[in-house]
Amino acid sequence: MSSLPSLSGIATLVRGACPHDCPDTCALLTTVVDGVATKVQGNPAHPQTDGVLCAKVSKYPERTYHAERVLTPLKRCGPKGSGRFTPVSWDAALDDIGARLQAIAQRAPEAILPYSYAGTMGLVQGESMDRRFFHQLGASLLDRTICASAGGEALVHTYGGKLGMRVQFFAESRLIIIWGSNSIGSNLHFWRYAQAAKRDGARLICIDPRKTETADKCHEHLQLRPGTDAALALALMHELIRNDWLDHDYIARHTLGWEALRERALQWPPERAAEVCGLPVQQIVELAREYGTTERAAIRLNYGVQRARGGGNAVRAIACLPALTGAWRHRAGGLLLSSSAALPARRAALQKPELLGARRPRTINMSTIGNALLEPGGGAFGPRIEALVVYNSNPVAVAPESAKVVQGFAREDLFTVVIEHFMTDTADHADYVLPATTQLEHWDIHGSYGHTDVLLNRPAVAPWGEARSNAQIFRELAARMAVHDAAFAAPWFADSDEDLCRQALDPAQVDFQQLLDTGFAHLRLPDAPFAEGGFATPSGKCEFHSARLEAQGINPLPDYLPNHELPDPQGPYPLAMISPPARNFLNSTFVNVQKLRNAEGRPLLEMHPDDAAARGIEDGALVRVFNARGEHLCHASLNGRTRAGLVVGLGIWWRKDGANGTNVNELTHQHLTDLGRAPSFYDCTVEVAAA
Ligand SMILES: Nc1nc2c(c(=O)[nH]1)N[C@H]1C(S)=C(S)[C@@H](COP(=O)(O)OP(=O)(O)OC[C@H]3O[C@@H](n4cnc5c(=O)[nH]c(N)nc54)[C@H](O)[C@@H]3O)O[C@H]1N2
Ligand SMILES: Nc1nc2c(c(=O)[nH]1)N[C@H]1C(S)=C(S)[C@@H](COP(=O)(O)OP(=O)(O)OC[C@H]3O[C@@H](n4cnc5c(=O)[nH]c(N)nc54)[C@H](O)[C@@H]3O)O[C@H]1N2
Ligand code: SF4
Ligand SMILES: [Mo]
Repeated sequence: MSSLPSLSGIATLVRGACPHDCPDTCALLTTVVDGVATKVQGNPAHPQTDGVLCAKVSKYPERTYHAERVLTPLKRCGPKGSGRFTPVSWDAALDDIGARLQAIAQRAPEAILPYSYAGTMGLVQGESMDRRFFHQLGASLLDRTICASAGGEALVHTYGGKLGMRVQFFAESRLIIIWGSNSIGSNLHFWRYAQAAKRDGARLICIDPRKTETADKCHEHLQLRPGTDAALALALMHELIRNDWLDHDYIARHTLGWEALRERALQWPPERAAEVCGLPVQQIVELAREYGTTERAAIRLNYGVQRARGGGNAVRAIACLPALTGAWRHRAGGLLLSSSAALPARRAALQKPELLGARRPRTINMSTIGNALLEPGGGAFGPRIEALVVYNSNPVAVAPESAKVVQGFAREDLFTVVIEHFMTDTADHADYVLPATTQLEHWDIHGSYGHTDVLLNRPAVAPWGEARSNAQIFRELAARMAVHDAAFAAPWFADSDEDLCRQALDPAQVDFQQLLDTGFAHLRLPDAPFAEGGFATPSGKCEFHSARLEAQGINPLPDYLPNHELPDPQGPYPLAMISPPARNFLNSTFVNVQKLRNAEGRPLLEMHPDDAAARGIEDGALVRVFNARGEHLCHASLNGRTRAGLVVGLGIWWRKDGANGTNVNELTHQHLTDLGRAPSFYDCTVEVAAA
């Protein structure tokens, strides 16, 4: 079964793919000795991976064989949330879960809610048999908005889809704007291309409220206030217009709504944006000059910009820039936020939405799960949520306004199943915890949102303990349901994980045999996606003005929308707070891997020395971070990385590791973004005091 020849007769190398929610989607090589994975490396044959992995996934064997891995099904034996469980057999667990779900489904199938996100990004373990199961059941649908939907919808309304520059061509750019991205921490393999460009003489400019390690390595850093990027983009347009750094031919042939956008941008002189963004006027003027006068100008935008109220508009405004200058004409110019729409995934074949028949279940937004669990109608029309099946996600730690999420998960009348590797904050609140396989133990297919290759993940080792893959667990649950409902006996509930891999991609575009042979395949795509226009919008143009947004009653032109919560120096919560990713964690994954946890130290709040001094707080002091929603205890770090008025709590620690059993999401709220119904994690105000 395994792929490459064995080394020295005892070690085998197995090709795989990194499953994590990271734009890099690395190709993995796992060394297996006597059935045990001893080492995980980057596959040197895969160009984007180039034999290099981040510090996190280099520790994948340590995570897989972790002493705290859940290895058998567990049933709750203490009060909800106590974390007290007793091992049970798979049969006992699945029989009981099947019966409980069946009983609810007979009355009110929409009272059952699946909750999953990107613990694995795999098409099979992330969005195949699970969807078939819940579609057949008629369960509530989940709106998966917690990460990227504001920016994603912005791209759809501007370019027609999540499409952009191909990452390898950043190496040829002359100017790279790294906008809302800590690339060294979160997008390492892009950073390698940016460094190649830098060695070749390119200018690197970082736009980020935090002085990240990426900002340290750029030539220029615009340290703006969070949530003000649209104002900056509009001022850049103002300068492009005033200096006529425009590609009039590209605008005329490939864009829609230029006159209206021009009028709006002319209302944003750099002085006005400087005021809103908290930046020097000259820095904005200079950035516009560099952007407007450099031919191969590229923007690496990341999701950091869209976690505030106006995040969708900000992405739309920024996405207009390369169409104004015609940067798209060159493959080393343009913009990349996500290129995931290039993947020829056959999601309908994998998920079978037709199993819903005539039923149209309600949709619950995962970002407001706190409210949804507490409100009578699940936060929408229909019944109260009675059962939750959580997999590939740790909502008790990662969803906003934790106090409400915890209160919801603690409901004694809620039946909760969590499929996990570890006893996360969410698993602690389960009625049943089911042990899941890791990436080293199951099959999967992966696209990427940061490059344009497709990867196959083969199992390198047998599942440890009694772990089963997500797909297998849903197959077996379907078999339990089939006893009462013959629809669950249909042949598609018997497809194996490997069958699902074969169904996942359009065979006309990806040769499965090639995936088996080499582990990855390049998609056949043009080098420069929009060199000749060809946007996937209804008009075929880059839509500055969106008729589709207008039809929804939304401002059709990109605009600056102030944050939900603006720090008021005279008010009770005078500091803005952002909580971006920690370099050694992947959201809340890896928090329990000791070497990575040691590298992060402990939960910290970065503060500006002036803000700390005004509160009598010294470096390393225990502080109380609080607002009307709650309080989080952690240690102050005066490391020079924030601006005055801004505090930064790098995430996402497990709540149970917090000094008072909380993490930063104790402070975030459930207000949504302008587009995409997403959380606005980085649009939050707090006060800090010595504890
Ligand atoms: N090491 C590591 N890598 C990760 C993750 C992780 O947790 N750890 N998470 C993964 C996930 S889920 C995702 S979605 C991706 C991308 O996730 P992103 O959220 O894009 O993560 P970052 O690249 O760290 O970029 C966020 C940057 O945006 C900055 N920022 C915050 N607010 C604003 C703002 O209003 N404007 C601007 N311009 N910048 C702002 C932050 O200071 C931070 O440096 O990364 C993935 N990669
Ligand atoms: N304050 C704040 N909150 C945030 C963010 C932030 O920047 N600040 N970022 C947000 C973003 S961008 C995102 S994407 C979300 C991420 O939120 P989640 O998608 O919940 O990501 P993780 O916290 O990594 O949790 C994933 C879980 O899936 C499990 N898992 C992994 N593989 C498998 C598998 O094969 N099977 C099963 N059953 N389980 C598996 C892991 O053990 C892990 O516990 O968090 C969001 N929350
Ligand atoms: S987390 Fe990202 S950088 Fe690390 S191995 Fe996975 S894809 Fe590569
Ligand atoms: Mo994310």
